[in-house]
Amino acid sequence: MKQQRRKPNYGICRGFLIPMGFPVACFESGLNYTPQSGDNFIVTYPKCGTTWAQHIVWMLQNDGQALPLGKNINLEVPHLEEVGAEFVAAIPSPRFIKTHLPYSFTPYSPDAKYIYIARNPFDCVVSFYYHTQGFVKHYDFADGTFDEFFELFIEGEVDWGDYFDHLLSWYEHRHQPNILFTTYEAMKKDPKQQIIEMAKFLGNSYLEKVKNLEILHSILEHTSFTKMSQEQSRWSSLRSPEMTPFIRKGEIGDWQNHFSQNQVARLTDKFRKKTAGIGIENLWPELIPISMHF
Ligand code: PPS
Repeated sequence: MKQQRRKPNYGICRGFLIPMGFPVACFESGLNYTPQSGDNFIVTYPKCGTTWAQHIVWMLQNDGQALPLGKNINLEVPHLEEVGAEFVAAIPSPRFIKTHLPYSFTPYSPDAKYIYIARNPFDCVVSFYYHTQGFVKHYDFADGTFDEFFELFIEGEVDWGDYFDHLLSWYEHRHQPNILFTTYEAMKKDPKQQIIEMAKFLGNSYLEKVKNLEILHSILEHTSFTKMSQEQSRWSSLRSPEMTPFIRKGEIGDWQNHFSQNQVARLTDKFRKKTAGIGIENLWPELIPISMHF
């Protein structure tokens, strides 16, 4: 008899699958948050470089100081859908706010700023699999396999929905002056340049900070993969300790250790169909299956 595919546990709110640990009321209220002038959002589809960017902006705000042990980045740069609107409104301005929402659901103001980070879907699904497996209390998927998760990802049946719908929703707005659109891969390639770009985008006071080389180098050092791998309770206190760490591998191309040929073909095909004619493939010129098929 064919074994049934295992699925993670999800809650649901306004059509979104959400991790079981997220209070539905907070998710709902997060969607209704009214953004203020001076709000800065870090926007990503899950597993695309959120925490890395959260730490960069937190360090920018704190003159190059690294997030100390005992603090939680998701309360410092709060996750809108997890903590809800009231929590976010109560933090002092200028606010830095994390969200995984697609464009049309993200609270929008022309006076707020949005840093969007995209990551190639091949590495994203691998990272998302380990995430879903590792947060046992949220998903109850500790025994789930990559193959099982891949099927859900490619159907868009995971928390925050379809990867491509999310990416497309922000990509078409990438030239708006209050949106900085970048990639995880660009951050890997030249983190210093990306930190400077973020500071420039956030405004003069931040740009002035990174002109101080001591601050710039401190940010560069403490947001490196090596440093962020240390004291990981700062990023995810709920991670089950026996599972793969949250800051896991931090590489481009780990998908090659996980995908079957059939999975490569299917994700490439979905990529092509969903993004035809708009140039998204140019975000990742070195991504082998994509460069071969466009
Ligand atoms: S979440 O849960 O959506 O907020 O996750 P997110 O932070 O977006 O993504 C986690 C992945 O980002 C990697 N990461 C880093 N890579 C390189 N350098 C730094 N500093 C860094 N910080 C986090 C992290 O390891 C996850 O990717 P994988 O591929 O699983 O290692």
